[in-house]
Amino acid sequence: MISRRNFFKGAGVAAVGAAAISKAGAAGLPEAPMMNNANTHVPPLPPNGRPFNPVVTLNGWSLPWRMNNGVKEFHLVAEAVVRELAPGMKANLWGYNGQSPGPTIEVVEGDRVRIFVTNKLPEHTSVHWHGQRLPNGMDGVTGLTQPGIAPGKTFVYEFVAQRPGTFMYHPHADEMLQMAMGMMGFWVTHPKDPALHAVDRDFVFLLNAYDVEPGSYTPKANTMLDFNLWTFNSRVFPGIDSLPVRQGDKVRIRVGNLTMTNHPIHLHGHEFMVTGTDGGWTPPASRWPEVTTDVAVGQMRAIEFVADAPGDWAFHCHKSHHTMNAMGHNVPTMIGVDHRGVAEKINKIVPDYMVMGDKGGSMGGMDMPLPENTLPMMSGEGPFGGVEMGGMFTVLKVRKEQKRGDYSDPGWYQHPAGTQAYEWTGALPEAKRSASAGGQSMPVKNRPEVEVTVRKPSGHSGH
Ligand SMILES: [Cu+2]
Repeated sequence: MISRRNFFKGAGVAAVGAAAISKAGAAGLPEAPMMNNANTHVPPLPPNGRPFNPVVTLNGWSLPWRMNNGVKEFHLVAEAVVRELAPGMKANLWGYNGQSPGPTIEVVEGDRVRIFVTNKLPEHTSVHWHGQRLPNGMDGVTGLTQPGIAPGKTFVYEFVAQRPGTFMYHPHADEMLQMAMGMMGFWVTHPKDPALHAVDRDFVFLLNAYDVEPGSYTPKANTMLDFNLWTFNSRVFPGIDSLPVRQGDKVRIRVGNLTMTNHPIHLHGHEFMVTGTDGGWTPPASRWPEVTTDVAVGQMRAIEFVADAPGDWAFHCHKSHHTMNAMGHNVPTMIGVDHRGVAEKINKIVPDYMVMGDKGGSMGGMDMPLPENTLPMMSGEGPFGGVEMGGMFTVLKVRKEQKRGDYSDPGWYQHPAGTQAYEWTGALPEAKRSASAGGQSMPVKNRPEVEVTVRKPSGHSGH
């Protein structure tokens, strides 16, 4: 549960009301609140309409509404926005109401919902309500169920939120461009009975991916697989907020995937169950424990667990290329190559050139000049040095002292004495590797005869 009090406090959590600027004006249209920053905004308890326990959108916000004769009215404005992906990098995206992704829409099962969609883009658009039961003409498929919403026009969608669960919204118009530019958002239909599926913390975010060349600001829209920015709600580590929870909290995290590839989402230190998809709640008898769940393209997975283990637990996509940022995608591995001074010289000609893994060293601590508006491949400082991550990575922070409903960052975990990996300082035994040293090795006749040299094609596609 989130109290109204908590809505207005907590480090790094600004109030929606304070940051929202009214864009209303047209008579009869509900306000279109605007968000001007990429912080995580914990929504207040619903001021009107039926009660529900709001979700917390990671580095995002929930869209305020108005009640009009029993109808819950929202106003989405499709428009060009500037999104900060992490401190040090901004992108020219398309989104809704000042941010990309758009705000989360929260309603209650049985609500009659009316959504006004104003198009301020230079081309037509529509909104498809992914997963919803609704009249066919409200499904938002340009050409098939409606004409596109022309620039400057406003369309009205109206339907009853029939099925409780988790949904997404995105255009079904010039989709390749509009989704590559970030047009998408989350939708949660809460159950009529707030006690049903109740949890202590309910986080939501979308998986998205962008291809923004270092030094530029606008994503390349025709990229199919070779993206260089893999994001949670259009933020990359270390720009993604952590997920603070109280030890013992029942936690739900809903993750929707609107990228072009699947993402195995992995949580450290706990087992979870997949309790929901965008098709609804999974039957309890169908659930099994996991620590990684694959979220395929166009899917949502809701995972649930009891956060009983205190600590700072990594929570990330398990594709290692998806936990790195823009710089250094197109570089050779040069373990063992002495390249002293070379990178610096090449850098003058090729600004985004860097050398991967010389002497087996990692790139986390590498100092290299960055072009304007981009991020190092991996970064983020932890209490013990560089975290060497980027992209789809954040931290679940489980704390005994975290107050109910408090989403402020508790800082780094203080490990109790004797519970941390430590350096061995005693003598090391001599290595014994070969058969002659007494070990057992494969008989010669079974060994493969052919030496294989593998040369990977250059480029980076297909991951
Ligand atoms: Cu991934």
